[in-house]
Amino acid sequence: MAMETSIWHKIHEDAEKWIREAGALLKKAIAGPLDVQTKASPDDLVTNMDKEIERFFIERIRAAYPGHRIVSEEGYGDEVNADEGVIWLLDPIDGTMNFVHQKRHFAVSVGVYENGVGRVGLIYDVMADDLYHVVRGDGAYYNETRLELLDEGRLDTAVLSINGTWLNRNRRIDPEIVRTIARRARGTRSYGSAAIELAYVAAGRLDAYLTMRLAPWDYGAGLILIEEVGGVISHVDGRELNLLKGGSLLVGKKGVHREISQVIRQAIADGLYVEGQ
Ligand code: 2AM
Ligand code: CA
Repeated sequence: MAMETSIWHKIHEDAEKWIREAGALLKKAIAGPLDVQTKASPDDLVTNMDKEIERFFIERIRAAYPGHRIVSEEGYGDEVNADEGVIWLLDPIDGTMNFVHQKRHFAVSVGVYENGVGRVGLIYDVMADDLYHVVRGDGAYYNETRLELLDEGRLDTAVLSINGTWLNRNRRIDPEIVRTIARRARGTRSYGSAAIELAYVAAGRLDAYLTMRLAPWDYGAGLILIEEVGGVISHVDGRELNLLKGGSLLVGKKGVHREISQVIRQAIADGLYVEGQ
């Protein structure tokens, strides 16, 4: 229905305006001193800007769309346990470590869902000034360029993205399994921002991305982009993802996704992988 379609276009338009404003604030902030704190561990960083940008969005979303709910990383959003209605999944800075240490390769990620269905997604790579965006059914875009449907793909010619965390000893997966997957691929990359990595999968620059731990705000926008270009989305073993719960994530071209999830299922059978939150 035309009426309904226009709601999502209006949301896309508003979100694009806000995301570019947020980008300008972030660019200005990295020119000066940042207030950096750690959260759960020394490598879990948060800055004054994560909080400021989150509040910036929440104020605007609440004013323009009072019935909508917001799930966001720094806790200024709503307590949301069910996916009914319209929900914004918001990460004010995805790749905070990159923001602090490298001053590039971080993104603002905004995904809007209706009853669990992804409708509007935007990922803004601030320093590159690159916007990846989608209104479900209308195509996914990298700036002005429409993204093509992903082809089948196969692991032995694939470039995968995976965080180095999973190559070290960790609580989820035997690193030998990850090394096996990496060895079978053509190459591996790691960019330090899940949102950017998901955007790269949608853009066909990466053939798959896998991680053992991600939260809804990290992948909210990226999944909508990937769905639009025909990529496959699941937990790493191929099980269906619960949008609001998070956990492991495997996205990619169909053939690459199939091969990787097979390796993980074998790892589960061998007791070398456990799914966790
Ligand atoms: P962040 O910068 O928003 O925290 C790093 O490889 C990627 O994983 C980033 O996208 C980062 O998002 C995310 N990340 C880091 N720690 C995480 C955690 N404890 N749970 C979920 N995602 C995390
Ligand atoms: Ca974040």
